[in-house]
Amino acid sequence: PTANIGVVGLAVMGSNLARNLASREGNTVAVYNRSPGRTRDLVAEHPEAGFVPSESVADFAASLSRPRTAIIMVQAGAATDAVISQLVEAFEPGDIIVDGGNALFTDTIRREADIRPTGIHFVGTGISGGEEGALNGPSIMPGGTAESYETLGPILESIAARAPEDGAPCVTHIGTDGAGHFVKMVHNGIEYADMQLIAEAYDLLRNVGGYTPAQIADIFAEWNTGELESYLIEITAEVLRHVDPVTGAPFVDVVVDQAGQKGTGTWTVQQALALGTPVSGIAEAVFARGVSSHPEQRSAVGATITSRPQPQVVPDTFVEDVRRALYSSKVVAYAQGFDEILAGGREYGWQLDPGAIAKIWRAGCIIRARFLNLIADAYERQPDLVSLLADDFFAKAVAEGSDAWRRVVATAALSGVPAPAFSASLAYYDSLSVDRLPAALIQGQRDFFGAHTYRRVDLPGVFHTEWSGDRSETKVSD
Ligand code: NBP
Repeated sequence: PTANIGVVGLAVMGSNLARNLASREGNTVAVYNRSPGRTRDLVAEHPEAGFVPSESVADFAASLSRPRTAIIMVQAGAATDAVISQLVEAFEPGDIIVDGGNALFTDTIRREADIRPTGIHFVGTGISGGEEGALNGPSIMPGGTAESYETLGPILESIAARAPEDGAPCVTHIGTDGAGHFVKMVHNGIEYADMQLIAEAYDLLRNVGGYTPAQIADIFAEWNTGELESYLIEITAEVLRHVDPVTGAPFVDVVVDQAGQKGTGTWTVQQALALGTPVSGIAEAVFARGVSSHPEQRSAVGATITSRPQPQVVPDTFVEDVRRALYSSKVVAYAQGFDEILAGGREYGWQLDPGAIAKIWRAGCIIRARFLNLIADAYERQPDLVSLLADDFFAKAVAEGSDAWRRVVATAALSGVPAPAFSASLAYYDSLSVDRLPAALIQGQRDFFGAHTYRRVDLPGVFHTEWSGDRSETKVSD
């Protein structure tokens, strides 16, 4: 055996990850792909990497030193299952199989349970950062056993992105079995919310504020020097500045306004529903992509409209108001995302460290942002924080910006510019912060039609009112 680490699946992600691994001191990388052409191409194009290629799984296994460690980067689903069973055949107890694809975490839990009796470690690992991240340093979210992390950790640390603030590698052992893929899933949900919020800010600046895409590019570039500094704000400015070479129009105006998706946002919302965790900002972001992608409904409903509201006249503070609304809504998206992470931890028995998770998202991944340091600080100050919105720092920041946030949501509504994620985030903040919610009335309705009972504010116990009789109240239980 000559290699200390192997990669199976040499499409764009696997090739880039293999090259990243090979570029680190001390690594020799074995590579294998189902179609040998890909393996040959990679080895021919990158002689500097010193890859150890194989054209069969048996040869691949033989080329790895023990404990064998292999990272699978193939299509999620059936392809991953096929590759796992081939590796399980060829590997021995103590060896480590890492799935670096975008698996659904429940698949990872199932696979880990299936493989455990063989004595082989199975480590579902979220890898974020796309092709570029895989090559130059992704953010890595490994699950699996603590024992497997002893071998795997140093290898992953060597290839992970490094946080600009302190140089720490963007990888930490997230928790057992599916924890890594679960956290990666929620990361993607937060990414959907972040993108939608930025898109709403752009839409308001353009269609209410009257700014051009080039001017908005400048506004975003300016915002990127402050508390909103992040990869997504940075690339948004680039996209808005880009001019279509064919027509000379702003690039954003020649793109069909229907957003695609590959499913991880949907998974995040489905899981949130199953866990009973409200992630309304993330859900609105996923739904907004869905709404955009129904042109038949959009044109049919649009055809019924004879007049649209005039954009509101906006105050001089509008740009700053939108910036503050964006910041506050972003706090809500992260608050909801971290709620889901912690709820998942409770449900599946993972000891998750939200501060450590915030830290490994500071570089390498799509949601990398200066902001994540503040989240890590909040959980450091108060490890049992019940909501990011209850943290002293974020509470103050959001309260200071709340007038601006309300003005922006109201202006959007009065102008007929949809701002679903801004609005849902504000409603969530208000719901958590008012004294009384109309949930009391809902309890009354439930008791009326279904005898579902209610609790009283002034007495202990559970009660029911005889709605169809004399409306007397009975105490059902203590
Ligand atoms: P793809 O998701 O396009 O998968 C292509 C690879 O899967 C090829 O190596 C292909 O082998 C292999 N494969 C298939 Br398809 N069926 C197979 C089977 N039955 N047995 C063995 N191998 C099989 O590659 P990718 O875009 O590089 O992504 C790899 C993983 O990384 C995916 O799970 C993806 O979701 C995840 N991911 C992607 C990104 C991204 O930005 N693209 C980011 C983060 C994570 P072949 O060459 O023989 O057809």
